[in-house]
Amino acid sequence: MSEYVPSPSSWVADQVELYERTNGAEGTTLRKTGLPVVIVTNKGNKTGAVRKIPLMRVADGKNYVLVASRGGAPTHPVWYYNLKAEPKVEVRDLGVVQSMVAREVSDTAERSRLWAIAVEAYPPYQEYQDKTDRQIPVFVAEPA
Ligand code: F42
Repeated sequence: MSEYVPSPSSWVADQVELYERTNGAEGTTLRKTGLPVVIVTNKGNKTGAVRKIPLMRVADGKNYVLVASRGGAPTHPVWYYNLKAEPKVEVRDLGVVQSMVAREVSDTAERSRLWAIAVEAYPPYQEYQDKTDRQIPVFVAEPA
């Protein structure tokens, strides 16, 4: 099993550490927004390292919607390439960790349905999309 390599951004790595150490009792929201966050464990597509990324919690039934927004940056977060290379992920939601399979949503009707759910859960996603001509990728993580 490859080892976990924390995010180089300390606030991200710290959130993962707190969330996991407390088994989802602390560190489970996006700072002062109070909005819920999940932790997605994925495999580095270049290093094979275990990577863990906090994302806003966007639930669609038993599935999760994973939004590669990166604050509306002109380029995808690199975890995008990890999920494309290895769709098997683990999603931690509070104290529950489940094996899931992530797929990028390409169907326009499905994407707009899921985008609406994502923006409802975290309105800034729309601002991020408005500020970049990169189409922000949307993944669905379904139970494995
Ligand atoms: N990011 C989002 O995109 N969407 C969200 O909804 C979101 C919510 C959120 C909530 C709380 C929080 O603390 C962070 C949140 N983030 C959200 C930020 C998210 O957790 C990520 O930090 C952010 O999306 C950037 O992801 P990233 O994968 O681009 O991270 C960079 C900084 C990174 O970790 N780079 C590493 C490095 O060393 O520079 C490499 C990481 C990696 O996966 N490397 C791969 C490997 O093989 O190991 C190769 C990847 C490649 O192809 O280059």
